[in-house]
Amino acid sequence: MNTQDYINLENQYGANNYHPLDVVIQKGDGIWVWDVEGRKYLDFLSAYSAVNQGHCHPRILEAMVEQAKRITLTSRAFRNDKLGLMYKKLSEISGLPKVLPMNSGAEAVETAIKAIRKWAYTVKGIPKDQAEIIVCENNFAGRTITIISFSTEQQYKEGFGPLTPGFKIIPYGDIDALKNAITPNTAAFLVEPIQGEGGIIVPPEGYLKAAEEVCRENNVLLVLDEIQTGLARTGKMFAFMHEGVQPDGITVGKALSGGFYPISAFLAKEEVMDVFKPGDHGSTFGGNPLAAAIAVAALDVLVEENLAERARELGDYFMNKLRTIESKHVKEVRGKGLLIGVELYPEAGGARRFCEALKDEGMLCKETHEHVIRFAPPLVISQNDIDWAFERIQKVLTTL
Ligand code: IF1
Repeated sequence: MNTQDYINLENQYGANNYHPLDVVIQKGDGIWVWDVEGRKYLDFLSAYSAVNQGHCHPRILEAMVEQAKRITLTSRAFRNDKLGLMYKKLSEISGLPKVLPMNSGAEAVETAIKAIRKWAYTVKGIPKDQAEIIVCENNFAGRTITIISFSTEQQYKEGFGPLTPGFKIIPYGDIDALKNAITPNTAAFLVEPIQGEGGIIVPPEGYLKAAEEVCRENNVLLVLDEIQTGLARTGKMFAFMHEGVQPDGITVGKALSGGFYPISAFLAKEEVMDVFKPGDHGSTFGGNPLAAAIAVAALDVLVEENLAERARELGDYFMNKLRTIESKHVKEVRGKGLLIGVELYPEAGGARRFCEALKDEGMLCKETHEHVIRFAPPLVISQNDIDWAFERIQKVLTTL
């Protein structure tokens, strides 16, 4: 079978809920992937930052295979010998004392919302069903009905009503907007440290620190969605560490497994996590020993290969090079660590065609919000590989 054969299969049997590039990948190793015709590409999306450790990292693979030979799923009706080890490691690297394991990022966000609401009623004393959660325009936190209820992207919510109430939307990066949105019924401010899908939007310096102060003053929880910015991607283990804030809770996912398995978690301070009593919340696969064993190895790789520092150094190096490109299409180069976006002027005709051209040059990228090309390679990338990629990016941005 060739590329078109695989595409035909997907078109015949699959739901039409994505518009992927027409590349059919069958193998990955580190920063490289190969398609069914043997063509090699540099992966500059890292599965939306789920393979920060690089594709098929041998250390994580070994942990997965060894655990899969022992036991993969016990349910939480019983205990297993891997979950507590994962809890401990996640708590140590995040500084948050309590962990609730789930599977997808959206489930971790839903868990955070349930914790916030129950904390609002049982701890803060907000009247029943009156809890408000403040979120920002251009947020992306997943695809469940409650999460799209607070999206500002019409397509993500169109046709899926009735939507979940209890969310107030403010502009991103605007502290006064946060102050003005708080009422006695405000339970939390739920925000991404850098907006990924929103277009790699980095807030003004000090924004998170100021938000933390406003939340503290008003007994409002600060909960950060680190599902895309976390786990070394932005040059620190978590993006909140750039400003030294102490969030009340964070969500993690994606690279928590290095791309091997769906695993996510909500991490929080005791006062928040302790609202959950046995039977309040759960999941069939949440906290399974296979996921836990994989997560421990994935976290060890991040720490032992010093991937946060690597992302910081190589991200600065890469952004400085990108800013030297003389292209009539480029409006702005922005980002933090190896989470980088190049925003194009609308006259460039949209980022998609640049991603198609980069594919022909051997690089796989994805546009976000039409005019931004996202550059997020696995954090194991070398400076030489960045130079290789830079040449192709420069060629495409100056010749298209
Ligand atoms: C798709 C976007 C990225 C996330 C943040 C929670 C989640 C995500 C900050 C939910 C997931 C994924 C979802 C995937 C594409 C990708 C994406 F373009 F959709 F927005 F990364 F930017 N918080 N993002 O980025 O995690 O439930 O997916 O495990 O839905 O197309 P999930």
